[in-house]
Amino acid sequence: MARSRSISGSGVWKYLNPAYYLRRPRRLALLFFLFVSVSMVVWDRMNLAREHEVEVIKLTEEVLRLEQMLEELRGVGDGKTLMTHKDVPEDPVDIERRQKVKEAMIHAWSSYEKYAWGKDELQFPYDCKSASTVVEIIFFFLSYCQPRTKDGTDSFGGLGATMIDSLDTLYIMGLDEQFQKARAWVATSLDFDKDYDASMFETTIRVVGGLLSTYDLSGDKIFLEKAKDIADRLLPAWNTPTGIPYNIINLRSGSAHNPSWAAGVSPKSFHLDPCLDWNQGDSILADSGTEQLEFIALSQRTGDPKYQQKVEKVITELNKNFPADGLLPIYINPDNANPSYSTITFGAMGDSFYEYLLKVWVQGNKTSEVKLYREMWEKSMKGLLSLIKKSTPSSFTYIQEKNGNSYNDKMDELACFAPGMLALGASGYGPDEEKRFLTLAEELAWTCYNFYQSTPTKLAGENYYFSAGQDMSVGTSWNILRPETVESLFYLWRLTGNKTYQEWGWNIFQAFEKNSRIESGYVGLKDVNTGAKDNKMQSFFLAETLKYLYLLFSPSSVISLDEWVFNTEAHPLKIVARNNDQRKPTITLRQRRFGGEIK
Ligand code: DMJ
Repeated sequence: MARSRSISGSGVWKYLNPAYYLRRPRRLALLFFLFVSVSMVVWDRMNLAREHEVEVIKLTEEVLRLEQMLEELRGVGDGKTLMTHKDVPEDPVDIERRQKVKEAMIHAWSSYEKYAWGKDELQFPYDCKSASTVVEIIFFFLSYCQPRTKDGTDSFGGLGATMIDSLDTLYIMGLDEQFQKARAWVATSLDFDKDYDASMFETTIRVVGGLLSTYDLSGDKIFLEKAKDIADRLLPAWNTPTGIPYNIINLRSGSAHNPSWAAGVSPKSFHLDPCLDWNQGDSILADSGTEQLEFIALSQRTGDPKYQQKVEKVITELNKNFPADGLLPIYINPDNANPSYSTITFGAMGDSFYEYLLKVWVQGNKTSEVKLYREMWEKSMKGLLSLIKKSTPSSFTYIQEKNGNSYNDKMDELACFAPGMLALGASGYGPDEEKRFLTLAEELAWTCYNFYQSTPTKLAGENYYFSAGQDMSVGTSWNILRPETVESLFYLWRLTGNKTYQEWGWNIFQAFEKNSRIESGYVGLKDVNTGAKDNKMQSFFLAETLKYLYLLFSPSSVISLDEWVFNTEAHPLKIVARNNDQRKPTITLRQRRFGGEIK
């Protein structure tokens, strides 16, 4: 007893006994004061450390930027400044803008490198400095809102999506040091043996596409080996009664299925009662028809036809009952290849099916072997014309959606890839049609640009509604750094030479800089009206948005559209002869010292 009293009631131990303080309120107050002061000092130090970190990042970026400028100036001195195809020296404004876009890529990449290395995407905690209400401040003291290490998220199963999506952008921009570090990660740490149900669409366009493109650019076999590894894991998805793939596949076991929410009504039942007979787990049109470029390219580069066969079978199967207007609903039954009753759209879940019909034709050198793709695409473009409408009062051209016989005056920003596609495909028509489709492409691009210009932040929302007399109004109001509009501006600039498209692209870039750039990367907006930020840097921002912007201010010889075809994630694939020795890519890029950009 005496012993226990001496422990809790005397010596240093008494200071740990709450009763001691309850009997001495002044000491309690002093202790509280000390606690608050120490907390403030710690918080202040942490902030200081964070600010230093940011400074260091900024300085590193500045050093890189200056190095790049030096590189370019040396180029000028050596008479090696980038020339346009007409051998006209480049517009200095283009050089400056390209440099700014490159600096944005450096900023995005170094943030990923620092905070989310190896993860799929960089995701940020919400900033505590914005805590303004009493409740938020209390939460802060309960450490709910304390600064945390910035972190990544494995949104695609831990395949290093941002790393792989960025490889070719780093290469094209001549960011050698960053590229080599990413290459080392691919060689030593990229592991596809994961018990993870992956989206075969996302995995194909980002991972297979990103690796193949980097192989085509660099000739480094490691990228081809990795592309083959992941593609082999995806292949069982095509083992369905019709060959139309299941859209989800386990990367380790190869077991595949469709998402249960992808459900249209079977056509037979729809005529009897539209509420009957839902096809639980249909395949999604875009998810099933957007692997052709990558898998054909893989067959060409490995000499193994199995990849090409799987993806081409999907198109021949869909062609069996392809409608005269070439428009397919977004859900297809993989057991019988019948379209289920569902939306027809050039936006989400439809978009890249139409894009790939055209691009496989381009990839196949526009020969008779790929004629079917062009024919199907032209049919779809007839269908697209039937969905074109003009808004009032300002006459913006837009693409409607359709459900059965009813039309919906809604257009996704995702559908803004269409102007670029139309411009790319226009030259395959005779002169009248060519002009018609190019004009349509330009009109649609104007609408898409206005998706951006019409909001207070000058960034586009996710989709728009058109009602009589009111032109366009934002529906879903987030912006997740999507690329489609700048993609189309890139094509239109390349194919028409009209500098207006560069100006529009520059304005969009500046809006991203103003609203989406934060000290440690870029984030989307939760609302384009208020500018409230979300917390994710999507991998396609580095793969697509920044790449297309960079190319918008580069000479046409940089990734020439005569030699390369972009997959839907903006990964350029080299166009090679379809029937020659397919074991080696025929890279014809001029040899260049790494550190400079591709010329
Ligand atoms: C990208 O993954 C691709 O561009 C895809 O075709 C559509 N969605 C995103 C970008 O918005």
